[in-house]
Amino acid sequence: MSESHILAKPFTPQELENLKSILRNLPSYKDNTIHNSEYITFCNAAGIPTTPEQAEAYKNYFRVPRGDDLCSVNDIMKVFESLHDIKAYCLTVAKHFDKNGDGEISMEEYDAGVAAMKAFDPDLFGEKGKLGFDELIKKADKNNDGKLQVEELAAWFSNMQN
Ligand SMILES: [Ca+2]
Ligand SMILES: [Ca+2]
Repeated sequence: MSESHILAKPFTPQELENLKSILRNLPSYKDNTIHNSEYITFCNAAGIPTTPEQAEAYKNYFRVPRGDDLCSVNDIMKVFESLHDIKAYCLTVAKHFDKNGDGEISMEEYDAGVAAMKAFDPDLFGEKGKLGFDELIKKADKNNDGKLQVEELAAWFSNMQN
């Protein structure tokens, strides 16, 4: 995880409230979700520099199990709330990889998640980002059950800083 993803200071409660109200005022806002096509509208309104390619990647990143085209406002806010805290941020990211919510990251979930994150920063994972899933499991599977749990991926990500 590169330094650029971590803020020196947390957002203030006022700033977080502003982001939330931008999300709540999007045309598609309903039942605490937004349509993922409006993510770029949110970024523009919030002053977060985002290319169309990044917005496309984020559509996948924030996809929630209950509807392919919906993003949970709480999930989006969790990212902003945890940006200053590497451990919390990595856990948030790892949870987003787990699309079927079973607590484990499959190879498909890992590949899709990494592809989404690399749209933001192609060098995000450096040399470690080039590891295949099989190699990653060998290094990150700390409880040796042959599977990658969300917490193991989060720990792997947060150690990447060093
Ligand atoms: Ca899973
Ligand atoms: Ca494991």
